Amino acid sequence: MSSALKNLSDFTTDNLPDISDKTFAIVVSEWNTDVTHALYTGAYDTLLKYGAKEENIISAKVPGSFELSLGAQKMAQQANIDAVICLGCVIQGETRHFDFICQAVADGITNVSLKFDKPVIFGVLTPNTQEQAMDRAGGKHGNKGDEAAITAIKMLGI
Ligand code: DLZ
Repeated sequence: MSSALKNLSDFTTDNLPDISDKTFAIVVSEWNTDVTHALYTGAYDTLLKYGAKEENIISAKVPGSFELSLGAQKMAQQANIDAVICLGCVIQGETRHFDFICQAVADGITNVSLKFDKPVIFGVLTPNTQEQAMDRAGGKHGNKGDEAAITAIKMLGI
């Protein structure tokens, strides 16, 4: 597989906008919590690393990835929130649950972003296995939580 040895979080951090006065909400799914906690840590630390203030980052938990859309909406509708980062992990199972959840959350997050004209970032892993998830949550393929945070920062500069 082409991704075997590659850090998949391949993004540039050149010319990021100043985020010292920007406010962020991170919405995290409790399903597959080992994975989503690692994504959360990556996103939170990345925001701080690139200039966000601790007091300008709020966090909220939702039960599962399906609920990320409503969680994002509750955050995005607050006037003082500039960007929302949604973090989840849906592992491919033997039922069609996977497809329904992934499609619903992708559509839901897109709708919230367009409705409130704010960055609402899709930081949802959709791996086949728990191992693949951990590889992308601080493992050999990087941390998609970092990437979600960088994406939010970049979108604030547009
Ligand atoms: C029900 C369910 C299943 C089977 N798998 C996952 C998963 O892998 N990742 C995840 O974030 N959530 C899962 N859920 C829960 C749904 O997201 C949702 O919380 C429930 O369907 C209730 O609406």
